[in-house]
Amino acid sequence: MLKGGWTGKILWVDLTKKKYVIESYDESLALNYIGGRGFTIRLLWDYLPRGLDPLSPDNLLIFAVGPLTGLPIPSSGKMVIAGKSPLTGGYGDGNVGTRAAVNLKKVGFDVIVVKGKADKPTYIYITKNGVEFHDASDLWGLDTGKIHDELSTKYGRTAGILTIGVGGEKLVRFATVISEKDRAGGRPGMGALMGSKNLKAVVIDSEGEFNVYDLDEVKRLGAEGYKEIKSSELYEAWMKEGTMAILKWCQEHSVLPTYNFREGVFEEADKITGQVMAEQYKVFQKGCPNCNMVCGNVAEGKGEYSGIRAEVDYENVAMLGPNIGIGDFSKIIALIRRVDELGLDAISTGSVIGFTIEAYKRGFIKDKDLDGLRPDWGDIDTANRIIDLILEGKGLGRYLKLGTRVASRALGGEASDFAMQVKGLETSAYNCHIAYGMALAFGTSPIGAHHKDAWFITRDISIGIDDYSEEKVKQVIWMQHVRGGMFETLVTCRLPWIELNFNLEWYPKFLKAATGIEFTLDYIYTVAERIYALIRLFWIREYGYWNIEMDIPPKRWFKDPLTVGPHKGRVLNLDNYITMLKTYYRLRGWDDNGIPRLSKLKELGLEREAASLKNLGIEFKY
Ligand code: PTT
Ligand code: SF4
Repeated sequence: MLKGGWTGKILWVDLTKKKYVIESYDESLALNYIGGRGFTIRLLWDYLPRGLDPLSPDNLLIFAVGPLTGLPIPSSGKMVIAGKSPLTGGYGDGNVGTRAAVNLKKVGFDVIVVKGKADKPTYIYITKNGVEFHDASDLWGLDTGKIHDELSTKYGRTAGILTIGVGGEKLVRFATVISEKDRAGGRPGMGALMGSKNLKAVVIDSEGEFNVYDLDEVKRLGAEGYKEIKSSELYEAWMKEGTMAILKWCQEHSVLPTYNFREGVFEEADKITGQVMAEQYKVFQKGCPNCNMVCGNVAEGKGEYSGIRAEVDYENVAMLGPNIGIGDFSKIIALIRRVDELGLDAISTGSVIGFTIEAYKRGFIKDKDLDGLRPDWGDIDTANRIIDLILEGKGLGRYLKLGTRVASRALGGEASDFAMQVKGLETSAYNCHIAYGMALAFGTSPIGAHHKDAWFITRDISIGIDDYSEEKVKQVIWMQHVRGGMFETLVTCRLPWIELNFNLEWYPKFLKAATGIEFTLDYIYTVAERIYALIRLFWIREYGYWNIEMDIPPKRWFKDPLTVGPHKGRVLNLDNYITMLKTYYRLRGWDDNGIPRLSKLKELGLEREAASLKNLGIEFKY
């Protein structure tokens, strides 16, 4: 019997029937999977029919929080959004900071599972009394910012609002879900999944109570935690530049994605650093609920871009700046604003644009396929026109809207070598010509090439760029346990730990106070292993096969040496990478093809799941 932390309830919403059901779940779900990503993969495994088109009404769109979400402890306003990915065809999720996370807990649910498809544009309003279905025809076609304003005027400033933009409506496979205008979640196409259901927005009321085992203790620990965060010696610098501080470091170490990841340094990098942002463009900062180290730096453009504001995180700036050759901060701000309004993932959009420019310049694309456009580096019109093509789905846009994996296959030849993706998800903003550990993190990330599960790039440099040892692999796995396992299940923001060294031992204490249960970090890491193994089984189930190729990052990093910068001439060695990958498999208890071994699955209580895949002809070694 759960004593607090979890609500113990799942809200099932059927858009086809306009009905909902509230179900209690068994406490074993909480104990074995904790929350957030643990719940989303378990529910997808149990309830999603195998082999489904991700845009079919039967796909499940899941919003999940964890036992710590929303509580008065540091940076707890976070939510996981998951489903079978329209971009990759495998497991997809993202993490968004939003009042909707806090409110979901308050109105009494840990999870919302949305299935079916509404017969016309719809939004749902969730309160502690249930679900209302509303016509969203007037909101269809609107920008995410406008929708936020309209819904918050109607439901109040404390309502939690998640919405899609035109990108999600038009089923762009890398459309994301947007909240509070500048927060984005669900890189692997969770916005397209929402659009495929004709679901324009989810609004969650703020009226309700938390059910917590010992609220006084949660508050006491929370207050201590907030104090510790604020007294960190790194706090002041963090509050100035946030994630943008890393841009200068990336340039210095040749890992800044430049010209479609061709290079690791950008000649105009000094115009777009965190310092430049903070001193010349920043107008204010904001953040997720319950956070006292807010990182949302809102910057405003200058000249013809004055009045245009956007939240500038490193990833967005790097991918819509150096990666497409733009070094004018105002133009980058304008592009970020546009992708936020459209609800497109900034990383994949920057990658698709970079890929298209390179493919055009190398003769892979014919003029007629680009509707008169002559793509060029450093040109905001090129970027905007490619975004138009993606939305219109015209000419090459038919393929570009499906991401670089599909677009490169359509172009044929060696185009796949510079399509910067793994498993269909575009790599986030770290060039890996010199970084074995980060390459492995991209290769083995459970959603495709995202840095969320292991941001290994700084360790690559500190441990040594030639190092591809077992010790490095162990650290990648540990990081995946902490980031992809612990923070994605609790569900809270991981940045206090990463950026300000907030000790991980705080989290078992928070958990004890919230749930009444003693969790050790080791216990949580075992849950993380279980989740990783189940996600891997999910991919195998959906693809119907698996091989080592699926975990290898783009060929570019192995065959196109850097031509400038301190690491000129460097590439990764494929044999060394494969040695690392096989070490990774061994340490995880997976076989040489990346399929979990039966012995490991038994240890994690997943032997039934493996047995269910026997009819696919998947051989599980012991
Ligand atoms: C996340 C990915 C990231 S990660 C960034 S910037 W980053 C990009 N942000 C986008 C954006 O903005 N607009 C847009 N249209 N597309 C965007 N795509 C990119 O999406 C985010 C912060 C950040 S800022 C990071 S690292 C941390 N991520 C966390 C995580 O994943 N889990 C967790 N428990 N805590 C985290 N804390 C930090 O949250 P995805 P957010 Mg995001 C404008 O969603 O799919 O996971 O991709 O959530 O609320 O915006 O906070 O330098
Ligand atoms: Fe949100 Fe940033 Fe605070 Fe994390 S550190 S909770 S991403 S504002």
